[in-house]
Amino acid sequence: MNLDLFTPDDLTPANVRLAPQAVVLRGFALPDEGRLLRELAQVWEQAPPRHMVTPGGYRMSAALTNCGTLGWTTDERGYRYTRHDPLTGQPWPALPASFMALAQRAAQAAGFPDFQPDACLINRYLPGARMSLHQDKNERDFRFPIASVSLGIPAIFLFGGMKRSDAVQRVALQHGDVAVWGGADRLRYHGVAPLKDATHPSLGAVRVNLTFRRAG
Ligand code: MD3
Ligand code: FE
Repeated sequence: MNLDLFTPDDLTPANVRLAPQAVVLRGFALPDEGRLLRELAQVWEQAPPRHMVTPGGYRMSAALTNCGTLGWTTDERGYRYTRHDPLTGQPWPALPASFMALAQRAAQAAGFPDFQPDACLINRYLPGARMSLHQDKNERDFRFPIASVSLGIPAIFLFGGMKRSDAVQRVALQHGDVAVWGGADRLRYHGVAPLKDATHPSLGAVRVNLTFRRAG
């Protein structure tokens, strides 16, 4: 029996193209895991993840914080980017060098050179947490792409169309996967299905998503 038939040399999982200008780069962040997690811990010390409230009065199940010049927040008054953390009154922590370099390399690999993010939204999900279908449209200029890094336990990402009622593709996002989308796909509806119970060796029962944007 030729065992080679069943043991391909290349065990790298395939990248996925979700749409003409939206890709998932499998494992792209894995070489940076150590540095990313150390810098994430420092950001969380200065700006802890917290549950925000939507303008509709719902408490978000993902706890969030930010780093970078601008940070995304929501409260009863609406969604917006601010220079200061409303919890501490301090400027958001700076974008760590490892975050910036990874976001730029991923954007480049996905066909978006010259990406200069000024905001990184950090979502922390525990099992059961989710994010309902929405568009990212609080940024000034939709010509810039968005890059997102998944860490920790897996999630099912919901990738829809330009209308909330359009069909959605379901894609599993694993620790180290990086998604990049822009151009015609920048305003697609998307979300995250409720997380299943799981444990990740470095993060425990937690999923973290870093979303890099050019907001201002
Ligand atoms: C959008 N975060 O913070 S980003 C958000 O996993 C947000 O925490 C999610 O949506 C999270 O606003 C998902 C991943 C993503 C990937 C591909 C996309 C969002 C996308 C393609 C088009 C539009
Ligand atoms: Fe989003």
